[in-house]
Amino acid sequence: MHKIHIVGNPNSGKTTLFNCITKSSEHVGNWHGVTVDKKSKIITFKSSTYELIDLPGIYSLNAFSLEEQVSIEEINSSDCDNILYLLDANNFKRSMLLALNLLINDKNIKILINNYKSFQKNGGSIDIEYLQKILGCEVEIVDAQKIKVKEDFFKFQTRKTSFIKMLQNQINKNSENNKNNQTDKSSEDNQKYKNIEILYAYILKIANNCVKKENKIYGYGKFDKKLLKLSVFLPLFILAMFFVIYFTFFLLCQLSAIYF
Ligand SMILES: Nc1nc2c(ncn2[C@@H]2O[C@H](COP(=O)(O)OP(=O)(O)OP(=O)(O)O)[C@@H](O)[C@H]2O)c(=O)[nH]1
Ligand SMILES: [Mg+2]
Repeated sequence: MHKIHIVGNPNSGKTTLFNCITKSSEHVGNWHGVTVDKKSKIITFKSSTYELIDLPGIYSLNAFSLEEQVSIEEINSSDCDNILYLLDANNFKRSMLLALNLLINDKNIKILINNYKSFQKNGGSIDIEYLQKILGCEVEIVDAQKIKVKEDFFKFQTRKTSFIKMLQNQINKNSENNKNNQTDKSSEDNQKYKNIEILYAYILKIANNCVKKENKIYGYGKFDKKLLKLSVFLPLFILAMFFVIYFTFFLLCQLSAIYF
C-alpha cells in the first residue's frame, strides 16, 4: 500500500482536500490549528490502494507546539516519502519555506496550489512552468473543495534540480560551520536563523521570477476608492467630528440638566 501525506501551512486547505478525496467529513475551519492529530483513510484508485494521511498544519520543520511535533515526527519517519503539498496562492512566500525544506530533505512532493481563483481576482498570477522547472516537482492548480483525482494524481516525479542542490549545499555548509564553532543552545538557534535567511533569499528569487501581484489591498473596492478621495473624505470626517462634539458637549449636557 502506498502512503501519501498531506502537508502544508495551517489553513491551506489540507483537510478540505482530504475530505474531498476520501469522501470524509473531518473538521475544517477558517482558523489556525483545526487539525491537531493525524487522520488517515484508505482509498482505492485505479486498482491500487493508498493510505491518505492528513496532518496538522506547520510553517517549517521546527516544532513549537504539540500538534506541530506530530506533523514533523510523521514527516521525518521513514515511511513518509510521497507528499501532497498544499500551497495557498495568497501566501506564496510563506508557504514556499516549508516546500523548500521538504525538497532539500529529499521528499517526493507534488505542489497543489489552492485558493488560486481568489488570488487571480486580486490581480495575481503564478508561472507554473517556471516553478516546476526550478523546483523539479509537479505543480498543479487545484480547488481543494471539488478536486477530481485524475490518472497520474498519485504519481510523484521529483528530481533534484541544480537550484535545489545549490540551496542544499549552502544549508549543509552553514550547519557544518556551526558544528565546528560551538555546540551551545544559542549557536544552534543562530544556525536555524541563518538557515531561514538562506531559504528566504532563495524564496525571493523564486517569487520575483514567477509571482505577479498587483499591489491591491485585500477588500479594497470601488466604494473604498471613492470614500478615500480627499475631497469626499475630509468633509465627511469634519461632519462626523462635529456630530461627536455636538452630541458629547451640547446634547448630553442639556439632557443631564433636564433629568438630574
Ligand atoms: N473557497 C474555498 N475555500 C477553501 C478551499 N480550501 C479550503 N478552504 C477553506 O479554508 C479553510 C481552512 O481549510 P482547512 O481544510 O481546515 O485547512 P487546513 O489546512 O486543514 O488547516 P489546519 O488543520 O488548521 O492546518 C476552511 O474554511 C475551508 O472551507 C478552497 O479550495 N476554496
Ligand atoms: Mg486540517
